[in-house]
Amino acid sequence: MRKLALAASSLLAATLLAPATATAAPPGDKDVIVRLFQWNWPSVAKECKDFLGPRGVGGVHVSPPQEHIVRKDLGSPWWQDYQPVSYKIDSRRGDRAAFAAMVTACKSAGVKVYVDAVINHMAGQDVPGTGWAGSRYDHYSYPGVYADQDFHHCGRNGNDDIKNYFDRFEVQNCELVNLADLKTESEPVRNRIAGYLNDLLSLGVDGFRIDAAKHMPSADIGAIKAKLSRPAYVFQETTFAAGEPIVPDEYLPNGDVKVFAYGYDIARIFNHEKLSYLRTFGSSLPSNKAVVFTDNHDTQRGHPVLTHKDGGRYALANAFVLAWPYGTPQLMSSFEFGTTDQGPPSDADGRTKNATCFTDGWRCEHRWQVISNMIGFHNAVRGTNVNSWWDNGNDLITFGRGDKGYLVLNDEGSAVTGRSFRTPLPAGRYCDVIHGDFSGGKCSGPVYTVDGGGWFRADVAAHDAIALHANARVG
Ligand code: ARE
Ligand code: CA
Repeated sequence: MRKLALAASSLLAATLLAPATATAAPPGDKDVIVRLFQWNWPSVAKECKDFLGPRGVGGVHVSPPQEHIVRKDLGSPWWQDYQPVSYKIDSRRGDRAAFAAMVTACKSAGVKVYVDAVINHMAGQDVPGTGWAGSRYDHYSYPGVYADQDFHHCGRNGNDDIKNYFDRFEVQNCELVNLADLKTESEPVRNRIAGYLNDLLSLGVDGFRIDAAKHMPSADIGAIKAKLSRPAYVFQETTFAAGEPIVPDEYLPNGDVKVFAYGYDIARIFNHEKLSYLRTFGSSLPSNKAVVFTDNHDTQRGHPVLTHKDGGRYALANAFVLAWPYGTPQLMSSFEFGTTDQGPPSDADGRTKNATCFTDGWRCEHRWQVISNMIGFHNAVRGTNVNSWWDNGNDLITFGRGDKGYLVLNDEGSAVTGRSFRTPLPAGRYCDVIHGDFSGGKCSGPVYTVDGGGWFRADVAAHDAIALHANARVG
């Protein structure tokens, strides 16, 4: 056994050695979440039926469905959607009927629907306007929904904006980038928000990604959750930077939390350090409460993370994410952007166009061969421990999962040739799902024969991988 290699600078300094079974929190036995960022409802529905369901994805995380501001003058930036104007389910992605049809289609494909719930605030516009569905609004006035008394006016920094993230009061009671901050401690506000979430539940939605969770006291989210008409899966956007007083752990009583450091750490290890450091990868948050991801729509716009722009390295990093038993993996599916504000492909009226993978800027990382095939690996090894870890002290790592799966990741600049690998797998012929698709007992790529002792022999190209699992056995 090699001595434990630790990433000294790692925020996630290893509290877990080969963490125990990944009992992922989302309901059901398929836990992978795919984030179809900004996809319109007909496209989400189609993707659930054509791809996500058949490939074993557990849930789809969709963009906010409620009425939002319209900023055609700015080219309809993607972030319009995070400025609610009312709780009508009518957005650039489609109206209520289209949303409901999408939920029905996804559920009948076996895919749960998780809605991006923007409940910390309303819009951040200083001048009156008209929302997507025709609702008139002003900065602290949303007729029929909220009026001035429903908002915090924190009285700090001249304009009520958050300046100091090290001040708990300010983060939760002042305005995140001018967005009118709801009094989530007030009963009428809680009832309004719960009314919106219950409306979504009535349409068949299964859970919520709570936007800007850190900007609401955990107890406020808990009180709103207690008003839900039925149980829902909740995962919270708990951004965290070193030294901040508000920590993700506070939010565990409400549900799962997003672990942002995971994506930063994985990028640092793949870009600058050694893959052998991954041996202890995880965080101090319990695995069954952590939602993990290489990148999301915020971090891919300006944080040091791996994204679709990194090509093969991104695919390898996600292969690791899906093979390693820490957290609930959330896969990102992006559209290409030149500027950070650029919205998704839209028609002249600002409606989001249908997403057609690999055209029009829709990158569909979730459909990349390596990533989509590793969803099958992830599902095949569910509930097993890591074993057979071996690394070369640098960028070549291998490990098994129970007697169900085995991954070789070679991020060295040169190929590994003629090496024998010892797996925990029963003897048999296995499809390498990194290079081949497995269906109907056949593999479109290389097949490796594991002998009675668990060994197989292979060459692994530079910056490449091999993945074998129990549900991709040939013959
Ligand atoms: C836009 C304009 C602003 C304008 C505002 C109001 O960009 O200039 O003032 O509108 O008109 C998204 C965009 C924002 C956009 C907003 C509303 O990212 O640019 O503002 O929509 O349209 C913090 C929060 C975290 C938040 C990030 C962005 O803690 O919750 O900032 N993330 C969520 C979403 C975002 C969304 C919102 C919240 C708002 O995922 O997409 O904003 O609904 C450290 C801190 C973090 C901090 C981070 C900021 O890491 O620890 O707490 O995140 O810095 O980089
Ligand atoms: Ca707040």
